[in-house]
Amino acid sequence: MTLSLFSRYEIGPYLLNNRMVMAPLTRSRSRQPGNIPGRLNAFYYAQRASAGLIITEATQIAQQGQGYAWTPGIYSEEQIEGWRLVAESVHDAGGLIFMQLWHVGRISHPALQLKGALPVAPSAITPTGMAFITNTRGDPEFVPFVTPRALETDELPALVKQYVQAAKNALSAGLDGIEVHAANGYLLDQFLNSSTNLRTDAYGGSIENRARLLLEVVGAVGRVCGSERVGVRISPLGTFNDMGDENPEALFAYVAEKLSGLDLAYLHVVDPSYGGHQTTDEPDPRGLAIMAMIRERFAGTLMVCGGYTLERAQDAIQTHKADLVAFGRPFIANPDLPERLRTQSPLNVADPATFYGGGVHGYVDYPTLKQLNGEEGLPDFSVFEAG
Ligand code: 8OZ
Repeated sequence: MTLSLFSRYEIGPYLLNNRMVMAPLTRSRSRQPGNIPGRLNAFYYAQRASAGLIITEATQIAQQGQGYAWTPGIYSEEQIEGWRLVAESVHDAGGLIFMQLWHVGRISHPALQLKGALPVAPSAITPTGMAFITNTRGDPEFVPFVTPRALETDELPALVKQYVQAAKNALSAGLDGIEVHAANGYLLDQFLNSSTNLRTDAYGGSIENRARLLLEVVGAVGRVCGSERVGVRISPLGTFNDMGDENPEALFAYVAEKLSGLDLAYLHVVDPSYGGHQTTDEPDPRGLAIMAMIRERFAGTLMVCGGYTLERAQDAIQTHKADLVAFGRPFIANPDLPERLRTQSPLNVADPATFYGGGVHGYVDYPTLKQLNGEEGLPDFSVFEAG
């Protein structure tokens, strides 16, 4: 049988209907106060349940882990109940959904922290750029990052416990699995990269030491969830959130090899070949090489993400460069993306102005093909107006 984006794929106990994954996408639309997912979010995810697998937007494991206004958490009772509604809605629509667990580390601001505390990080190094917060009137605002506080060594076990508790909460809410977010310049990536980790304890210095926290988190979460329900996301060569490493090839060779022994659901790589967060025409040779190296070192399921088109996704699957392909922007704008790709139909184009914050518009009102053809009516969005 020829491999295809449209063929089924088994991960752990799950049979995915296709190899198209809905990438984790921050949309900043949780209910306030309390960063609680609700009916609107459940509707959005259920609309996209034809994905082989959905990965939720990054979800903070604790208040300390929040870095952007209105992102959801998975540490309060109300949040767990909210996620239960999301999971049920996706399952009712025939889908599977993993939760991406997130701690932003230094990519935060006192305005998002308990009692205005400083954000925490491996080392007290200020990121360049701006934090997305809400001001005292509750309006969104961009403000410069502050210098984070370096975590004490004896704080790290409690941090690992927060990941474990968040994972338990997610499974108890009915989510099908966990993705540990170790990409894009957030806390675990800050530990991995030499530019953000100047520690002199067992969690800094050598590659082994810098990878220690990630491996402890993944090991601990795997022990409570079953490793076959746990994926990990990394972003080698990533520069988003002011990141960089002195030897990313050596770092990610080690990380891929170590994770390979853990029987994970998958390794999810933000593919730097085409620019990661951006899309360019010419692949970067260094990006291609690091992806090939990771494929070689990691024995399990490899998921890739980053500006993939139908053609490039099919090529990646057919030439065994990857097993699953995650789509971000295309899934924002096309709730029926698998059907559109299968039938090579035109795609709706995502509007960046509605990516973060807001309500129905730019979130659940992108039409399906059937709605465009008049075969299906539009949903009644008024039910979401009350929140
Ligand atoms: C864009 C805006 C806010 C958050 C990531 C969670 O890069 C994010 C994110 C991206 O992984």
